[in-house]
Amino acid sequence: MAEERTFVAVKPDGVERGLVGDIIGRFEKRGLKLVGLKMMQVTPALAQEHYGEHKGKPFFDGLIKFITSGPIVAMVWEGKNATGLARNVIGATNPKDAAPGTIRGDFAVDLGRNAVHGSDSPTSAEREIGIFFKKDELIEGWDRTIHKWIAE
Ligand code: D4T
Repeated sequence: MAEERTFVAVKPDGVERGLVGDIIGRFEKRGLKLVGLKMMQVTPALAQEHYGEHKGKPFFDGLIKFITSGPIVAMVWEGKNATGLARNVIGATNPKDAAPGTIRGDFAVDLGRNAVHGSDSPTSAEREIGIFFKKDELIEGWDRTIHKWIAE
């Protein structure tokens, strides 16, 4: 059976600041498996769909402007409890509350420039993966020989 998948993106501030390699490394080292990866420019329509739950909130327009302001790096990570695990690797939404050792706790200071996105539930993950990736852009049936050293 396929393991849980989650959606992660390095936001324009993370790309601009040259943090892509560091951020990808955090998820690799934690033990998740990369099954989708692409650099892309988010269109306003895609941004509005992705952040639909925030429509009408005071920060919505700024959020759309920011996420479309430069390229992002979109990823799909697979593994046991991938969504919760990725959120822990990323840290609290507001970097001021993010623990050291998390991506936001190490690399970010401001809520509106928090470097990375991660799905907040397996249901959101499925929706977001569907928005950002076509089926044939994701790797299926790839068994890594190191898997048994990562999860029972
Ligand atoms: P993302 O989606 O970017 O990973 O963030 P979270 O899942 O951790 O947090 P979120 O959906 O609550 O917020 C989405 C995005 O909006 C920015 N934001 C949020 C903002 O600029 N001002 C605000 O008041 C809030 C709540 C930050 C993340």
